[in-house]
Amino acid sequence: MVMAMLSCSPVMMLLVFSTVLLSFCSSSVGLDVSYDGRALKLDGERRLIIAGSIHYPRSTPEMWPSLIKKSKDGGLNAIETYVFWNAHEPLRRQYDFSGNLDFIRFLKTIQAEGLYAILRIGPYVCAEWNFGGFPVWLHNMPNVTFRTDNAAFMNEMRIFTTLIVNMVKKEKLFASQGGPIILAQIENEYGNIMSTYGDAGKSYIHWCGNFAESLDIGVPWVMCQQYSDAPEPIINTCNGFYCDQFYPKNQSIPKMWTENWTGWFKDWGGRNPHRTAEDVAFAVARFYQYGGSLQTYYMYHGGTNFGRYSGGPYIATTYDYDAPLDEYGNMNQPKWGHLKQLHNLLMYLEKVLTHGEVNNTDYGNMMSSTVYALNGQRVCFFGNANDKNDITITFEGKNYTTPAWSVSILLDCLTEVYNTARVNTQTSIVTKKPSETDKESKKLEWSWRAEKPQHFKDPSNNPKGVTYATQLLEQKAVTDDTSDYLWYMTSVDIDENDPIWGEEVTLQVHTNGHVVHAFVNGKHTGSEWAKDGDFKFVFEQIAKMKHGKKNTISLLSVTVGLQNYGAYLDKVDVGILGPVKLIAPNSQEKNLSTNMWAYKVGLNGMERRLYEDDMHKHRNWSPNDLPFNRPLIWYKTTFQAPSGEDPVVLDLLGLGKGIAWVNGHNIGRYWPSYVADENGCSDTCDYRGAYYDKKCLTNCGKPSQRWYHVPRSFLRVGGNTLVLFEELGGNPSNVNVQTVTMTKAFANAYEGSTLELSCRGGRVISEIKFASFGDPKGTYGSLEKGSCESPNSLSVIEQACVGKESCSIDVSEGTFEHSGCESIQKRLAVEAVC
Ligand SMILES: *[C@@H]1O[C@H](CO)[C@@H](O)[C@H](O)[C@H]1NC(C)=O
Ligand SMILES: *[C@@H]1O[C@H](CO)[C@@H](O)[C@H](O)[C@H]1NC(C)=O
Ligand SMILES: *[C@@H]1O[C@H](CO)[C@@H](O)[C@H](O)[C@H]1NC(C)=O
Ligand SMILES: *[C@@H]1O[C@H](CO)[C@@H](O)[C@H](O)[C@H]1NC(C)=O
Ligand SMILES: *[C@@H]1O[C@H](CO)[C@@H](O)[C@H](O)[C@H]1NC(C)=O
Ligand SMILES: CC(=O)N[C@H]1CO[C@H](CO)[C@@H](O)[C@@H]1O
Repeated sequence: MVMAMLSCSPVMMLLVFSTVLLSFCSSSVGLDVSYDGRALKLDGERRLIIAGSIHYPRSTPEMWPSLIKKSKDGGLNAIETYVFWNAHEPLRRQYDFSGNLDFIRFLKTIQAEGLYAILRIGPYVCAEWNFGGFPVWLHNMPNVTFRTDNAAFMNEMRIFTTLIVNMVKKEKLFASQGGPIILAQIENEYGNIMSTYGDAGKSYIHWCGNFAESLDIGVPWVMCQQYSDAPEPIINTCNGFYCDQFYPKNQSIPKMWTENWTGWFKDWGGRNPHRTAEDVAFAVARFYQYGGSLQTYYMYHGGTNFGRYSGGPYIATTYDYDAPLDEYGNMNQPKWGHLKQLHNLLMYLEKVLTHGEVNNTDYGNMMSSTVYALNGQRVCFFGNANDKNDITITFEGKNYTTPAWSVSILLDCLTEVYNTARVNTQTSIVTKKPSETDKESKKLEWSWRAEKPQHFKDPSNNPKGVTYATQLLEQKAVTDDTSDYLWYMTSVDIDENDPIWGEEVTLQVHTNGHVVHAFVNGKHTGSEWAKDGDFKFVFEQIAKMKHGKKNTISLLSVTVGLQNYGAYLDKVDVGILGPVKLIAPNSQEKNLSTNMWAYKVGLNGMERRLYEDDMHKHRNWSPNDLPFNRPLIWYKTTFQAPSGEDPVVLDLLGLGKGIAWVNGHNIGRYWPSYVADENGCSDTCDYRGAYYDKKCLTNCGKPSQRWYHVPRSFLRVGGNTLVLFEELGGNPSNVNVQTVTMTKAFANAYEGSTLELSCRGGRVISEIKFASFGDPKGTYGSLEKGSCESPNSLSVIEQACVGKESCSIDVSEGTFEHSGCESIQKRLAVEAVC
């Protein structure tokens, strides 16, 4: 990390946001970024790059310095982010780069920490982000088709991309200007879908290449998941859970992995994904074993889909991703620490890995060795991709056993210093508990008001904000995605001569999603959403009709994140596209699809800004007769911010579905009533064997998301306003404010390692519940002494750790009394209380 700015004085380094000083001290020297078949070259030196994705809008500017610092401490030397077009240009030519959209500030924070940056402009981003990052106004322009040879699309993509590049250039943030950005990306995973677009796709991706090059940024452009057809001189890179078998399009390009999925995202109704530290480390070690030189964790910090950012449909508000830093920005242990040890080792080996001679040997049975040798220095990788069997090989006269699905790294090809399956990092146990402040006070006191269902009004009255059509319209086309909510309203006369004459008829609504709430004559008749996979569904409920009178039918159609993936994602329709029918008991039907329909975008309460942070505006909020389980209710309360540093979450158990605001900040959609599948979870998780998104799930049968992150910077001392818009119907009585607190640490470290134990949030280790150096048995929570142990195991750990925020133990015979264990590899198991 010999960046120009590191030569600045420490005093200057502290001035993180002092633009003038930073650009002054970093602009003096540009960094030359080139590459060859082995690696990226910075000022002519081959470098290993270990990067992590952090998406700036998924946290807050207040969190950025700590996230980036923890990334650096975790052994990363680069941060990668996308740029989110629809967040920056919500309306055509109206830009927003404020708050957590200030990507320039984010890049400068990276620079201030002395890390490199990789800027993936896209502008298509996928990322489980609303509409893949595309603005809906762009889709609503005449004749626009995304991501193909379409003049209107390419014109807007050119304008936005150029704007971003110019903003970055102005601040001198490209490495060529002395800034941190060493790579940029145009398009994103286009290779996965290109064939669908035929020749137009090919000419589009070539246009992308030429256009990107024309921007003259002085650092290479990459395209991920673009195969041998990546246009010159764009570098193709790999995304996936494993990329060791990926090879770039030609031999003068380094092997680079732009997305190594550290876990997986969660849908509403989804279970908790979990990818083990052992398996992520295995994938990374294998990638570098097979000549990789740049890899990026997707995500290193996932964060939160605040507001309406989540894609979909049906992507949850949490975007934790089981990443090395959790949703709140804390270390997800042991993943963070186990990978840190690997990163430190790889960086130590940077020279030999990027310059050494390589000798691969295949032993069969998925076992291989790779020797890198340079000027007498050697390092060995023993890779065992067999998912069941440990394998012993004889290498230069000695026997070495590599556990199943692991990679061992041996210095001088003699001493094993790392094995991906042997975790010597603590597992942190984190719980959510009611905040201290909250326990003292009584339950939250709520007031409420109703969001009245809209109903059809005659066009001749010119009602405000209502538009009309004698057909069912696609939702995005009407809302421009300014809101999740769109009312579809019509009225129907039914008399004795009507074929569907009858007391009770069935209202049938065919919709493309994502949620519908139906009201007949002002009365809620039901709500529905897609349950399995396909998000089109049919809503059907019996409705009471009045005879000889007008009946109003009002359908509130709700989007839950627009399509973010796939060919022609822009052509995926949402909303009620019909038919909408009334069906009599005798099966006679009345088709309402071509009725006169009235359309109203959004909610009245939204228009009146009921969510705003105004503690004194209590007009029309009632504290009495708090409604339970009634749809379309606004709830409001005030709460005290928990003291301390621990992350703050709202426990929204009891509520249905809606949106939550804290002090006017939209903290995202909530849907705790959506319970995850009962099946498919297991208590145990075998890291061995290829990971896929249904492996090692937890949280079956529980709310898919019960807790919602409230960043500390949204809170203030004293009263905080919480406003909920509850659309399904729920009960807020048990809503409470909690903190995410680390309560315990477990560890199981092998002889020869150094074990670091620590609590967080300023707390100290208060007690050692268990410690045994020998061959301890059992797993976390039920550890016990094995057949042998050092008698002073407990007292040694107590002395080293109790009363301290962290402690470090050399796991060896030297630290403990004689264990009496014969010819086994000893382990130290510890359970510590925070
Ligand atoms: C849209 O495309 C149609 C058919 O190609 C063409 O007739 C029309 O002029 C186009 N409209 C615009 C605004 O470009
Ligand atoms: C390999 O790809 C690079 C980058 O696109 C290009 O500059 C170079 O000419 C290519 N080499 C060959 C032999 O095709
Ligand atoms: C490569 O490694 C194998 C296995 O250790 C060894 O037998 C062989 O001689 C090596 N080849 C070279 C060229 O060093
Ligand atoms: C290595 O293992 C083989 C096969 O089990 C055995 O025959 C040999 O004696 C071992 N060599 C050493 C040095 O332990
Ligand atoms: C209902 O009317 C719409 C519009 O005319 C038509 O497309 C649809 O096929 C009709 N559906 C049925 C079931 O008759
Ligand atoms: C490049 C790559 O490895 N892609 C894989 C990523 O993971 C998904 C889901 O498991 C696979 O379908 C892809 O083939």
